[in-house]
Amino acid sequence: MLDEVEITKKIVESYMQDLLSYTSVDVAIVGAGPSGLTAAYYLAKSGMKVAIFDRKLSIGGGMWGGGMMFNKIVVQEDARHILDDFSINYERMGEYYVADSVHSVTALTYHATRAGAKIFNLIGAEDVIIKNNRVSGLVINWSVIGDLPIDPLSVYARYVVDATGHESEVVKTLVRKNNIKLNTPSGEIEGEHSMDAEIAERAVVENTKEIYPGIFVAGMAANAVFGSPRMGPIFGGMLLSGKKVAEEIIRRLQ
Ligand code: 48F
Repeated sequence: MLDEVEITKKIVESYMQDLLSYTSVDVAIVGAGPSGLTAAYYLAKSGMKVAIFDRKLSIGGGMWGGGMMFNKIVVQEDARHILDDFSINYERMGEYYVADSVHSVTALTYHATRAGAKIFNLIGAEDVIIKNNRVSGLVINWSVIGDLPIDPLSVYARYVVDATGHESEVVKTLVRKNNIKLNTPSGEIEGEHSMDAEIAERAVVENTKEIYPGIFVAGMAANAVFGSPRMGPIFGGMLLSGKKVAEEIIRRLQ
């Protein structure tokens, strides 16, 4: 006999075990788009305890929709090895590699979670913890509460990654609430520029950095913070940025 209340208890028990276990992590990534998922995979594979928080029900960020809802993504030669690491199928078209965006999101997600990264969907990062002038964790809350005045909970992290895309939400909050200077030319958020795929794809890897002690930017958030252009539906830079942030953090933590 299937018992409805036993099913309920299993869900609550198992989720609470995860939540408790992930109150202290090596790396807390905000945003389960392509850069966050790629970072999570390489970090988890190297043995790091990694949690990704995404406020949406479905993860994948801006990758699902390909370009203008044509659900294909384009990747350049430099990043092809990452498609291979994730066993993503692709077709060569001239100098580009083209993959199905739904297949790509699911492959990134499958490999990241199979390597041990834990995704908490429907949970947003609304702030960071700062101790001794260093970001030391995240302040999280259910995204579905909307504007209800409900206090959040907190998670310690040795490093935080802002992979929230164009909005660079975590860094924005960090700057708004604290009298700090970022590791950018002006010390402020420079703001995203209009599209130039060639420059943007190089910049997104270059801009993947520790922006303030304890917090890195990756993916489109890195270009938004450093004042670089957007690139549209070419995704090699997102994958390379995710890999770079993982490698930088692994180097520091090992
Ligand atoms: O936007 P998104 O896909 O970020 P990305 O990894 O990739 C950018 C590309 O998709 C595309 C592009 C490249 O060609 O320009 O836009 O840089 O994913 C960002 C994720 O962060 C979540 C959001 O729901 C999305 O899934 N997110 C944003 N703010 C928060 C958040 C927040 N405060 N808390 C939790 N999740």
